[in-house]
Amino acid sequence: MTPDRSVTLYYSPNTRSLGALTLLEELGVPYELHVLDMKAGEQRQPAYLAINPMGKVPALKHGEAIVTEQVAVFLYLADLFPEAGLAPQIGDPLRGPYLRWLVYYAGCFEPAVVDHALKREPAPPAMSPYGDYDTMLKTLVDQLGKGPYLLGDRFSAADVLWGTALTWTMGWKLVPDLPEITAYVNRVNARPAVARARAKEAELAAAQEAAPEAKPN
Ligand SMILES: N[C@@H](CCC(=O)N[C@@H](CS)C(=O)NCC(=O)O)C(=O)O
Repeated sequence: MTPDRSVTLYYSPNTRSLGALTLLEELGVPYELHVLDMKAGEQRQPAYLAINPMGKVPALKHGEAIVTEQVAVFLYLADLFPEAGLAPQIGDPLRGPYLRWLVYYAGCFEPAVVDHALKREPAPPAMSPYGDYDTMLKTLVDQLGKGPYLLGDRFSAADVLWGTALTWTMGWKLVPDLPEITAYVNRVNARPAVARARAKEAELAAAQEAAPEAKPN
């Protein structure tokens, strides 16, 4: 492993990269931000496509390692800074549920929510990776109802991801404001790291708004 733990987060305001920014604040570690201007199309320009050919944020750079995909960024960061205690380690019985709920986000929640938003029929249950939206949501809500966090009493990086994601998906009415979800989101959003990340996001978004319009290539 690279002994130097300096990391750079490729980030753009008002996107999914807020989750990774919040995680860095929760970890309490120094980091650099590479801020992309999406209105100017920077995510589709060659310099960024060399980092992530998908043209998506977040992405992370640590030494020679480039990590793309939000869940991979979460796993990587929480393991890189184990002393923060946000990732149950191998051997801890909570490691399995921790991995499960992180991967559930990318593998089940995101595709189900996109289908739901577009009113697309999922594939037949046996072919669909998430079954159907209602089953996906019920599975999540049942877990949140056990609380206070996804792993019970233990707060982890998975809660940083889900707290951020459920905040914006509830805001867009892509998930219902059920009591289990609302209570969970309020609990996670009360954390000082969330306030710090949101303040930083507001500042960076305002700076982008104020900058002279850049023309997309
Ligand atoms: N599968 C990716 C999805 C990330 C994603 O959708 N990011 C959006 C922002 S919310 C993005 O970068 N969109 C820019 C674009 O497609 O032009 C991940 O999990 O990291």
